[in-house]
Amino acid sequence: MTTFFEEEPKPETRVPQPGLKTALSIAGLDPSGGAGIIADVRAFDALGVYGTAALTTVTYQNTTGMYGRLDMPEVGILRQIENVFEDRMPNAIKTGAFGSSEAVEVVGRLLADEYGGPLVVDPVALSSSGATLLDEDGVAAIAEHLLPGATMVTPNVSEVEFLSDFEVFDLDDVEAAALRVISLGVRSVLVTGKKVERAGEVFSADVFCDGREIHTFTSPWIGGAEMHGTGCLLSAAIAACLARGMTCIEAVMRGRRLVRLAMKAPLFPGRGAPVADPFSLRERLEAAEAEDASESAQGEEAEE
Ligand code: PXL
Repeated sequence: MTTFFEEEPKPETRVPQPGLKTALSIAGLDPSGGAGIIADVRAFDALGVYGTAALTTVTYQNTTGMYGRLDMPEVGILRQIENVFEDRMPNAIKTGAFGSSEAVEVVGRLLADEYGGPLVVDPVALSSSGATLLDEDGVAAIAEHLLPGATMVTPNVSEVEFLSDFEVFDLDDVEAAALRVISLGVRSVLVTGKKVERAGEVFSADVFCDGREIHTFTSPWIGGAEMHGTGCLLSAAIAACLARGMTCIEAVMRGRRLVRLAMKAPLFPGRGAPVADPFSLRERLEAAEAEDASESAQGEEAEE
């Protein structure tokens, strides 16, 4: 049930703090804390961007699995976003789980009418435990209502297969699928987590494509039980970097770095899947980047 308070809008009392960047996550709640809006706001925090969130669906889950879902009515999703917008426009938006194609459609229309900034779309269809967060009609609605004009879409391999209608076996197929997704009108695509084997070692490849350039980023595959919420962290981190004015490729590199750091020593907060470690991410990222900068400065000195 929705209740509206018959109040006049409050008078403006101050201008929003200059220099403070904000981002909005339009996504679902994972009450166990690993994924969804909780992970998104952690990524925003780690990148020095103030997080706001509009809830699309409440999942019933914990680290052992997902056991159901309660979708927000469309009007409730719209009112949340409108109230955030009325206060100040976010510097970037990230969308995650929606629950229904109707929700995708109304949000897509609202953003097309009222928002012109960076938009990162994570086309979440299944949870890592395999539960449906959006059916095929919903993913088709993402292609129709959210992707045209969006800054980046971050599908995993099964999501890119669906969006591109193209079956992916190897890295060349990932590139072909990514190019097809570009033709839907989104400015760039990051296909995440393609497992590749080279010289007996297993890697995870993320493929970025903006229609002109293709970059493949690989890192050692982190095995064991499927870690929960890493896709949410990555797409939210990318949105935060865009909020801070980075280019798409810079945002992808910094976002990947953050997620790798968070995955390095997973936590086990429940009886099931591990989750990425959210503690002190900002400090850890800054320390890792400072170390890189000093190594490259030493390298330059050695070359001279
Ligand atoms: O990681 C995808 C995802 C997104 N949003 C919510 C989720 C999950 C996975 O479980 O629960 C709310």
